[in-house]
Amino acid sequence: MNTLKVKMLESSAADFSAQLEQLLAWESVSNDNVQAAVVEIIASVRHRGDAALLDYTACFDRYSVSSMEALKVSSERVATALAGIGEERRTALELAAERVKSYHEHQRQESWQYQESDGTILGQKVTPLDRVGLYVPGGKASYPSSVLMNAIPAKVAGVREIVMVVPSPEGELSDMVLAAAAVAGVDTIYTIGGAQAVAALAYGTETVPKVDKIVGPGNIYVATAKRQVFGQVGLDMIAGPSEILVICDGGTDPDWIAMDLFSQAEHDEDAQAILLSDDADFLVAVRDSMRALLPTMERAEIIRASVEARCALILVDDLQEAAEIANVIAPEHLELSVAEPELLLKEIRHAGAIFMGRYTAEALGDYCAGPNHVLPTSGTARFSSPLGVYDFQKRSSLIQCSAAGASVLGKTAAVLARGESLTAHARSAEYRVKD
Ligand code: HSO
Ligand code: ZN
Repeated sequence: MNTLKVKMLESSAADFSAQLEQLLAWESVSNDNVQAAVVEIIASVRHRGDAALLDYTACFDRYSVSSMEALKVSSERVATALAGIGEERRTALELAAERVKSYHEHQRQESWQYQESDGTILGQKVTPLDRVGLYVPGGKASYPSSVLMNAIPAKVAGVREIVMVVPSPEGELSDMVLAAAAVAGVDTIYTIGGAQAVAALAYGTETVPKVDKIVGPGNIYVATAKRQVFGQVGLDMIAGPSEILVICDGGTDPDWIAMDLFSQAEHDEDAQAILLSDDADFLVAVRDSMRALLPTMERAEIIRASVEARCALILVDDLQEAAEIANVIAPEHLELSVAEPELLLKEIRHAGAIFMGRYTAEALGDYCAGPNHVLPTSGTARFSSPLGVYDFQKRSSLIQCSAAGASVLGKTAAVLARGESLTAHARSAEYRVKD
């Protein structure tokens, strides 16, 4: 096996900012052909409904069936999957689900109101979305853990119905994915995928019910379709490749850090793993560990591609500088593998999820620590947050005026309304003014 090439950088280099920018550069490939194909697929599903779904499923998933009934996963099939995965996996799924649920229960927003001195009441009523669509990819990116991470916050929010779609190439379906759906409380599952599944969820067909929001990752066709139906339905964020940034003071076992970097690199060739340390010898030790460990990895080729293209081990002056660089990167995952993570945490402003201390491997957060693993990527942690219960809740404002309150507010409203030449507004307010 060729020696793994690992970029070693130094923050003191004159052109470090440019090097960092180049390292972070990544753009989701969107091409005109995909855009056009998706426009056509969405239009076809809108007009032909189930018939279009059956045709596309036969064509793209090589799965021909004569009715939608055959694309709906029966509760018996789900029960068989749950029974078939074995005790150990089932217990692990259930334990993870329980922990994810407990964590997310802390996020639930409650309605609130307050009363003003004249009796007027103002408030906010929080309600769950009625129906949510969960997209689950087929093939190598089909993660049962993502089924839990997307469905459980929706359940905790009180969403009435979760409709899952998952393509089944040649009729193949993952038992672990079905089992996770059962454990998470998904209501209905259709074996459809791609842009056609997104269109079906957004607009509804004779069989597939129209949802209010679509969540879950997918390939370029799915991401493009999600962008095209935005507005008709709500969306979660459109995720880029996985990222991990580790800050280490040199006191952690280099093998641990090497494997933490690999844990995200193994997701795909575009994934990004970066290490910042103020200990030059430690960086070399981690590079040596990476080289020694690579041949032991099942996904060695993906890891190699990701590391050689997008990984760097960076020498910094001190941990303060490491924190500043972390804020520029705004990584999806940030490990603070240092003696006093609480001190360093004070300096961190932008990261999707922060893993504190030497024992907190990012992988624990991917599966079962409790927080969500659907996180902002590609620097978007500067302005967005992990997927959470709040993404499945919405707010309505409440105003209940007392007679005295209506009289006072009516005068102000009328003045502003006349300033906008909106006489009906002014008079509507004035009817309720008492002299
Ligand atoms: N690290 C991924 C989530 C995941 N990891 C699923 C394992 N399975 C999100 O960036
Ligand atoms: Zn992961």
